[in-house]
Amino acid sequence: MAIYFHWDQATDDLWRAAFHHAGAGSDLRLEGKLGDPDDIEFAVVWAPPKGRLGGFRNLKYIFSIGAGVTHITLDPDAPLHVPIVRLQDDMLVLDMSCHVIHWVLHFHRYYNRYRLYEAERKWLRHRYPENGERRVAVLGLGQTGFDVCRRLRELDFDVTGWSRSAKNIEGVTCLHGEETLPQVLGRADILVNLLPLTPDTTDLINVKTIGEMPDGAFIINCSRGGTIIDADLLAALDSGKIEAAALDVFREEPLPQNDPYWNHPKVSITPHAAAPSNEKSAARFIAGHIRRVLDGGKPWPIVDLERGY
Ligand code: NDP
Ligand code: OXD
Repeated sequence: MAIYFHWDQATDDLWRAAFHHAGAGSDLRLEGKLGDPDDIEFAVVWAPPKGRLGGFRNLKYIFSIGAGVTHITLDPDAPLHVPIVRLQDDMLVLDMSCHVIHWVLHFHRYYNRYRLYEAERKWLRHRYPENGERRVAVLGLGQTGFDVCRRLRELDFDVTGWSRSAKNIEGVTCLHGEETLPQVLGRADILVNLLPLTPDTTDLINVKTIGEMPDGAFIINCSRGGTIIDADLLAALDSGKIEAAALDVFREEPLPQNDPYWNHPKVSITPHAAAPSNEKSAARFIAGHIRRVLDGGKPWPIVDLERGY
């Protein structure tokens, strides 16, 4: 049994040790040293080369080194009959909450304006609403969205969450289903996007849905770039409908050099860095689940490809 491993930011030894420690084998096959592809039963990957996974005939499970799986599923040659297990990890959840809270506070207190004033040496202070009067809407109430809502409530914000199925989070107005989206957006002084990219969420943030948000709202996107129609967001930023945006994910990554977001004064860019998978905890999680399979069990959570996440 061998494990195909691909993550360009990885320390192979750390992963090898984690697999060995969990009794999950230590025969790691890396790019350029694949050996016999028929030995490979597990793939542990972030953004493998296109077509690569389709070449492993005996693959039992694909483990995503990330909460999202589009880096696997968007490959037209991906072997989608093989179950994909995604990362569920408290470290990633905490990192995401820290990233989102950073930007919520930044926008809530209008630090985006002060950032621009610095260049002009302008000393101008803005009043901001009490936290309880600032409405934050969180799209997606899965492992990350749930924790973000909980922590924003602890900071006293007026939080609305949105998901596909009904949820209950103490102190948070939880709405679900497509028909409630306008209501959610109407309460989004600050919109936080933590949805997976699926056929239903592709292009979800567009001229119409932006129009349903309050004037001068803010957008924080940590989901996937494909959930936003970029031209519509840029137009809304230019008109002032959206005051500013913090974008962590893009349709094309790395963001091309000539992309208009780079120089836009109202856009803050982070390089898909909101919640990078923590090597140690991700390796522990995945190694434990491979061990579980070797013992005859099933890993989790398995992605439901029909639902798209
Ligand atoms: P989960 O799968 O745990 O949660 C997804 C949530 O989105 C669920 O609450 C789900 O609803 C909801 N949802 C899905 N489709 C719809 C829809 N059509 N309408 C309404 N709600 C919907 O995902 P995670 O919290 O783990 O991660 C979310 C996404 O964030 C990932 O898919 C990834 O793209 C991105 N991500 C980005 C990172 C970064 O560093 N930028 C790091 C980690 C994740 P329900 O609960 O009813 O099923
Ligand atoms: C992601 C991740 O899915 O980094 O983006 O986990």
